[in-house]
Amino acid sequence: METKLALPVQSKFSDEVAEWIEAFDDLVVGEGPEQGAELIAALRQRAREAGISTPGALTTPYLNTIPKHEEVPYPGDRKLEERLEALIRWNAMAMVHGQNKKDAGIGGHLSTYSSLATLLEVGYEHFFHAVYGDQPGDFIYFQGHASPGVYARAYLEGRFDDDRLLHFRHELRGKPGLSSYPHPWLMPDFWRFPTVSMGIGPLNAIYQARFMRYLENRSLIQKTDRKIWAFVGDGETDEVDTLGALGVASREKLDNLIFVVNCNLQRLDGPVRGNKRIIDELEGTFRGAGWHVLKVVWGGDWDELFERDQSGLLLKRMEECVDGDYQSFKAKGGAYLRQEFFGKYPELLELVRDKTDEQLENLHRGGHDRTKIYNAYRRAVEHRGSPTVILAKTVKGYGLGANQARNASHQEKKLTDAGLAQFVKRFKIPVPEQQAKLGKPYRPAPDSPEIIYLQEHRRALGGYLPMREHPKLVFKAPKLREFNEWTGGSKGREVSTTMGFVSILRHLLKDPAIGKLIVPIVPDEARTFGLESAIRQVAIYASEGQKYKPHDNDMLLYYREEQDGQILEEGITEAGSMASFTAAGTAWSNYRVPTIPFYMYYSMFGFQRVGDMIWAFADSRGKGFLMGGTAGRTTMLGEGLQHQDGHSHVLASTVPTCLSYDPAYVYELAVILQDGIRRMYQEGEDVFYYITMYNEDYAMPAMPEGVCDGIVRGIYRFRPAAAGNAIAQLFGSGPILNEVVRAQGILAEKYGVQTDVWSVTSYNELRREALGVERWNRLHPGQPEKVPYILQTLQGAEGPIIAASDYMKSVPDQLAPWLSARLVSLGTDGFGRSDNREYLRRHFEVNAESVVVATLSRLARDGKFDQARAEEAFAELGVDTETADPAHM
Ligand SMILES: Cc1ncc(C[n+]2csc(CCOP(=O)(O)OP(=O)(O)O)c2C)c(N)n1
Ligand SMILES: [Mg+2]
Repeated sequence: METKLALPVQSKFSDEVAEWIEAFDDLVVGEGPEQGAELIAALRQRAREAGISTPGALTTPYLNTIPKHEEVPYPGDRKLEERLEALIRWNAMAMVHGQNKKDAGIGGHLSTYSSLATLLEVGYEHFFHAVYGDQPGDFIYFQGHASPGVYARAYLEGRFDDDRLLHFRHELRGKPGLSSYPHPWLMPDFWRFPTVSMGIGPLNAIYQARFMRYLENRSLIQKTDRKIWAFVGDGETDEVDTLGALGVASREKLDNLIFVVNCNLQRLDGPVRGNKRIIDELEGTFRGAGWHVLKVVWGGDWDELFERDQSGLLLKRMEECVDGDYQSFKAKGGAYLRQEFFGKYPELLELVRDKTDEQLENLHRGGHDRTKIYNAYRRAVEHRGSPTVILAKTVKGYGLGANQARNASHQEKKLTDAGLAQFVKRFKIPVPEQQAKLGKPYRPAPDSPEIIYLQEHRRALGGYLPMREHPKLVFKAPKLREFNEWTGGSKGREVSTTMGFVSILRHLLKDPAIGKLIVPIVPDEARTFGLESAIRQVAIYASEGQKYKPHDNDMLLYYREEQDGQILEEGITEAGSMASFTAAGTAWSNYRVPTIPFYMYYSMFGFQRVGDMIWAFADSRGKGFLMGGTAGRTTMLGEGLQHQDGHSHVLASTVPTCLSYDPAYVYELAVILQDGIRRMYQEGEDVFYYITMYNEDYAMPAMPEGVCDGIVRGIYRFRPAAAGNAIAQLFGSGPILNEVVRAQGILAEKYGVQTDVWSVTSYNELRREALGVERWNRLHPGQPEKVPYILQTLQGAEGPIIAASDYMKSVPDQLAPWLSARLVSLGTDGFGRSDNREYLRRHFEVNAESVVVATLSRLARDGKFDQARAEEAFAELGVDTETADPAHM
C-alpha cells in the first residue's frame, strides 16, 4: 500500500479501510500532525455520540515515539563523546573492581551504570544546566546504584583525583572517600538528593518540581527553564512511591519534570516483567496518568531494517516477544538472535541475511543510541503543559562482556582479569594489561582533545553536576520576647498545645521578616488541628487559583485557595507531604531560600509510616519542624489501636539529626520553636525537629523564671515539693505532666509523701548529651570525670524517680544508665483502645493514681514507706493489682 507519510503502513487493511488511511495520511502531510490528531478526536467523539464504544488505547506499537523522519541530527562530536563514555565506563569499572580486589566484599555496582551511561552522557554533554543565570541549575535525581559512573565522570572532569577514586567505599581512612551511593550527608558538596532507597527519588522529584512552581508563584524565586530530571530504574517502578504521585505531576502541569526510566528489563533477581513488556505497561500507566510519554526502544541500526520490511512483520515479531525473550537475545548473542527472533519467519531471516552474527549482536537498543536519546531529551525539554517520561530500553550490564543481561549481573562487582584486559584493548584505554587487571584508573591530559571537549561542554552549561551548595544563611530568628503572649500562660483559659501551636504559627506567618518563609504543610488534617483561621489568613496554594466559588464563601473562615497561597494542603498522602517537607526543608540549599516548613500530621502516621523518607530528609540535611499532632496513646481519645501513638518518640530517637520534644505546656513549645528556628536558620545547624502536640485542653501556666535552658536541654524542675524535703522525684511529659502534678498532690495530702515534679521535654536529648559525656569520660580516664546534664540537674534530688509519659516505657528508660536503680518508668506499651482519657490512662497505668501507686510501692521496697500502708493505698486509689498487663493486651 502506498502512503505519503514517511513511515510505511505496517498492517494489512481491507481496501475500504486502506482508503480511509490514505485520506488520513493526506491530511497529515497536507495540514500537519495536529490536524491528524483533531480528526481522530472528532471521529471518536462522533462514535461516542452514536453509542459506539471506542476506548482510547493507552499504548502504542513497540516502536520509538519519535519517527526517524522527525529526528534532528546529533549535534555533538560523536567520536569524542563515545571516547569519553568509554573512558568513564573504564574508570567506573576500574574503581569498583580495583577496590574489591583490595578489599574483598566492599561491594559496588557496575551493571546499573553500564545500562545508563549513554543516557547520562547525552544529558551531561547537551542538557544538564548547572546554572540558569544567577539561579541554581537543573536538579538531577540519579539512580543510586549508578554512582560509580557519576564519580568516574567527576574524575575525568578533574573534580576528584586518583587518590579520591581509590577511596571509593572507604570513608573512614582519614581522607575524603566516595560514599557508596548518593548521600548529601556524607558528600555535602556533591550529592543533592539521596536516592538509593528505591522509590524515594521519583516521589521526591515530583514534589520538588511542584515546590519549584510554588516558590515561583509566591515570587520567592525567579521563574527559569530549570528542569528536574529523575533517573528511575524499571524495577524501581514497582515501589508504590514511584508511581503513586504521578497524578500530582500531571494535575499540576509540571512540565519542569522529566522522568527517564532506564528500562534494562531487569531488577536485582531477574527480569522485571519476564512474561510481559515493562515498557508497554509503563507507557499505559504514565499516559493514563496524563504524562507525555516518549519511548526510546530501538537504536538507529534498526531503522534500516524497519525501512526494508514493508510487511510489518518485524514489528509483529517484536510484539510477540516478552521481556524474558529480550533478555535472552542480549545474553546469548547474535546467532541466537538470528535463530530465535528472526528465525520465526522466513521473511525476517531473509531481512538479515546480509548481516553477520556480530552485526546482529550489536543491533542497539534505543537507550544506547545518542541520536535517539538526544531527540527524546529535546522533545522533553521543549514540551509544555505536562510532565514527560522517557522510557528508554537498555541492556543491563551493557558492555560487561559475559555479564551482560544475566540474571546475576546486578551484583557483579568484579570482572575477570581477561574481561578487563579485553576492555582496555577494545576501547584503546592506555593502561597496560597488568595494571588493567588491578583496576588502574586512567585520565587523559587536560589538554587532550577529549578532555577539552568535555570541559567546554560543561562550561557552556554552567559548570559541574551534581553539585550541592551550603550557603551561609543570613537570618535573624525572632527573639523569645516576641513570644510573650504564649510564655505568659493562658490566664486560666483551657487550651491544647495544638491550639497554642496554631496561634504561634499564625503569629510567625505575620512576621515581617520571616513570615513569607513559613511553609505550613498538612495532609488533609487542617481542621483536625484548627487551622481554618490560617487558611483564611494565608490561603491554600493552588497553582491555578480558585476556579469555583466556595460554598462557604459567605463565612469568615472560608476555604480559600490562591495561586500564591502559602499552605500546602496535600490531601491524604503522608508520603507526598513528607516529600513537600523535604523540598521545603532543603530549599535553603537547593534554591538559597531558607523556607521553614511546619508539617502537621497525625503523629501515628509519621515515623512508622514514612520513616524511610524522614531518614532521607536527615541525609539531605533538611531543616524544619515535624509537628506530630493528636499525639499520645491516651490523649488521643476514642480512636483506638490504629490512631493512638505511643511510640513515635522511640522512632524519632533513631534519626541522628532529629531533635525530638514532648512538651506539656505552650510556653515550652514557644521556647522550643524559637530555639529551633535560631539553631537551624540563624546558626545554620543541619538538624530538624520533631515535636508532639496534643488535643487535650487545660489551663496553660505562665513560664516560671529560669527554665528556658532546661526546656531545650530536656528537663527542669517544674514544681518543687510544697513542704520541701522531697523523698521521691516525679517526671512527667506532655499532658501526662498534669497527672503527675495531681499525683504530687495526692502523695502529699493523703500519704504525707513530699515529691518534686519535673517536666521532661526530651528524654532523647538528655540521653544524647549523657552519651556524649560518657564517651568523653571513657576516652579520658586520666581526667576528672564530667557529669551529664541529667545528673547535674538532679543534684541533691533524693529518692526514687517515677517517670510517666504518654509514650512507651523505653522512652524514659533511655536514662537508666545514669539513674541506675532509681528509675521506675510508666508508659503506654501495648495496643491502643477506643475509650476516653480517664479509662485509657487507667488502663495504661499512666494516670495520677498509677503514679502514686508506683511511688509508694517503690518507697515501700526501699524501706521508706510502710508496706502495709502502701497496699492499703492501692485499694483506696482503686488500683486492681491483679489486672492483666496492658503491654500484652
Ligand atoms: C527500598 C529498597 N528496596 C530494595 C533495595 C535493594 N535494591 C537495590 S538495587 C535493586 C534492583 C534495582 O533494579 P532497577 O530499579 O531495575 O534498577 P537497575 O539496577 O536495573 O537499573 C534492589 C532491589 C533498595 N535499594 N531500596
Ligand atoms: Mg532495571
